[in-house]
Amino acid sequence: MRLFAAVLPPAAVAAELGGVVDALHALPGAGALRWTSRPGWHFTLAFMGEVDDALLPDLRARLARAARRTPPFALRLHGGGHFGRRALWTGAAGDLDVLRLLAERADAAARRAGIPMEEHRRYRAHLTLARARGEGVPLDPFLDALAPFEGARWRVGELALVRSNLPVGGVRGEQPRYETLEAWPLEGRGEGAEGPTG
Ligand code: 2AM
Repeated sequence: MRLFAAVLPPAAVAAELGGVVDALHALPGAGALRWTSRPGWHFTLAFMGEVDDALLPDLRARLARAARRTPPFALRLHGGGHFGRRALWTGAAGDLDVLRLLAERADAAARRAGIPMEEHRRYRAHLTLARARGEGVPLDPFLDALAPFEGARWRVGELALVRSNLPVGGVRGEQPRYETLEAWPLEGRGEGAEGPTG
């Protein structure tokens, strides 16, 4: 199954973002973008791709440990950005060092469970809002509208393992369906609390 580790915004945060995205939909060019499905909004921490079922027990155990070792932290949605003028996203502010640490630990958990992870560039916190269908959709109006956005602060308390079910038959415009398989509480327990095997 196709998997990734993520931080999921709570309902109130997603609702707040929904209001911002509603306004983006009214801008010229909005129809040329493929908007991500709102119930599926997430910050990807580590994308694993197709994972063999046999690796799942070890992966779950390692992600549980990554969560146990990482403390809960504050995050808020912040501004906007793009990747290659194709993906439009909102960013994050707050305890980004802890978010990055959690992303590195999720990536390491997957590697150690035997999943061949892509070499990743430096982690860039982003929640994808839309993707351009083709080249040349001007994203500037959307970036300008997102720039002043400061979402309400929330406390990230969980690391989620999410399954991505791709649309069957490549139906144009259809979105993947995301399903949270499990979520582990962040606890921030020191190495010492876990005994010699870590
Ligand atoms: P994103 O994080 O930029 O939105 C599920 O596919 C999630 O994993 C998406 O949010 C997606 O992009 C992210 N992701 C990261 N690397 C990916 C890859 N190589 N293929 C597909 N999705 C990837």
